[in-house]
Amino acid sequence: SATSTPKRGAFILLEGVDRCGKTTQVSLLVKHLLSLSIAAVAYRFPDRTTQVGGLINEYLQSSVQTDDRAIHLLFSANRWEAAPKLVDTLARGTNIVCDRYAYSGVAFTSAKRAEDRSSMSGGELTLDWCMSSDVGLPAPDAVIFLDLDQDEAEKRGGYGGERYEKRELQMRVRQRFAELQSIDEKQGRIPWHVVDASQSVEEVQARIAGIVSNIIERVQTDTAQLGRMWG
Ligand code: 2DT
Repeated sequence: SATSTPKRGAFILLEGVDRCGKTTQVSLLVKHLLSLSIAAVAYRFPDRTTQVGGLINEYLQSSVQTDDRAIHLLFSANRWEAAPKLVDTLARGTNIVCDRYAYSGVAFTSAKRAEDRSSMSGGELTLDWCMSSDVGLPAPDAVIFLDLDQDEAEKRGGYGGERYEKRELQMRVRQRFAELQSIDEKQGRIPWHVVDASQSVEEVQARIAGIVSNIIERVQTDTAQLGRMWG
């Protein structure tokens, strides 16, 4: 009998606004998959452990004005530097559960307004401009968007001290995510699953587990290659 090539892993992306519980759900989902003997690993962006990630970390923790386009490109570079390993991991049959990706990149940068912006970086940071540096990255097989309204998010203990943890910005970020969802829905390649993140951790986890088992099944029966972002 022919030896079959191993099925590739699924690239599952969790996105959402701050405080929606993404990080908790990423780790619960990886544990859940491992408990079913399904190979899975967590990724997160920004990956602060690389040199580029170190620069991003310094930026996020300070209030020093830095050119917004330069910072945007660092976040993007931080994904590009991870891409070869990500592709290799999937090719070996391991599923990836990822905490933020290019959608956060576009949503946050494009949500900045003139008054938050560095003077060197005039002009509008359009959605198109923000998307362009991520075009061609490995695309997730699905986006699971944890949806939580602003008031609910703030009830969860308020924001921390990092640069982007401010109400007005977060509200615009939410709006950008919605625009990106509709762009993906028009392209019809990357499906979105919106999960109500105001439910209990267990309820959200159960919903995500159900969605993910379908994604993994679809990827395994699919002959389709891993896609590319926004191409
Ligand atoms: P965490 O709190 O999840 O570590 O995120 N961000 C993230 C961007 O502005 N651009 C990006 O490309 C990514 C991935 C979101 C830290 C902050 O970084 C923002 C919150």
